[in-house]
Amino acid sequence: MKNILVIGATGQIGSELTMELRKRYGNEHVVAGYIFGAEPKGELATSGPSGIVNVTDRQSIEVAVKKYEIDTIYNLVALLSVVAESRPAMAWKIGIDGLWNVLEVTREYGCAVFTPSSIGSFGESTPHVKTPQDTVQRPRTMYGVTKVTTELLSDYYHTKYGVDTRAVRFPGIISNVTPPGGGTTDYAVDIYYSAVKGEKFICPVKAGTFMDMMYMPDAMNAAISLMEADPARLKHRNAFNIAAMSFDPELIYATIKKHVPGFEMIYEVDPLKQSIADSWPDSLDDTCAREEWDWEPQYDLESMTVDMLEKLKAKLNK
Ligand code: AKB
Repeated sequence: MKNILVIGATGQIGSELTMELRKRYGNEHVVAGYIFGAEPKGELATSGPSGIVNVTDRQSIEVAVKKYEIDTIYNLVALLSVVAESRPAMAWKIGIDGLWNVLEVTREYGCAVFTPSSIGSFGESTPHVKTPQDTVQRPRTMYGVTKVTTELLSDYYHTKYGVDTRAVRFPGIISNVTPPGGGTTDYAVDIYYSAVKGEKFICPVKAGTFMDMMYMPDAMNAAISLMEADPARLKHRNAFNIAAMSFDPELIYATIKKHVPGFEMIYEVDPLKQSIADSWPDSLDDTCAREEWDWEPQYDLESMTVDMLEKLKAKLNK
């Protein structure tokens, strides 16, 4: 049986992944690591163990690993792309100095570790359509710089020290539970809230801006299946391309409008978000993930939209 530590357990992915891991491995086997000021609440707080784990403080990671005899870490802390541009030093400190601490602890205690990369690890000079697994990675955002470094460090710790590092390049993640904060793809979550609240949606990126996106259940499955995969089959230790759907604002708007006929959208382009989005791939080629650990998403844009609208209506009493 695994003992798992989720670092960043109260964040966008962590809050749902921690609960999913508890369902699969047992509540007592999954520790929710959080920082001061971002304490777990509700079921996340009551259903299993939790403790302060700050990636910038190596000792706090070590204490949790020893106390709970952790063998697997999901390291989910990072500043998202837009916020990282305004706080580059903090993005580096959390994303890379923090990762260094996590990797050193995993090396010492023999843990497996999952640290996500992102479509943000690519840049203008990357082929944008069906972006290959192994290709040019020259991002010009601090978020991208930290994600490429994350991938290189994961590779390094695996080849040099044999640490069981695994990762995926997450696309924009869409969820009806914890909202994202400070990402370029956040609009694809916000648009559903506007539709359900009966508000006009103001879209911050232009029509024709295609990006890869994924529904949270698929994102969680990706992380867990990769961590469960037979290591002998894994050729890539930096991060795998994974893909589920690619759309631009017009396509997601039209899909929602089929279910919410009066829904309206206008554009007010945010130049920073637009320039980041323009530098990212339109769609990823996820063949390696499919071949090396049987990755297969369940949701497309239509089925995700039906589920999102239903869940948000219930959540917002609409
Ligand atoms: C962001 O928009 O910054 C993230 C990502 C795609 O990595 N959602």
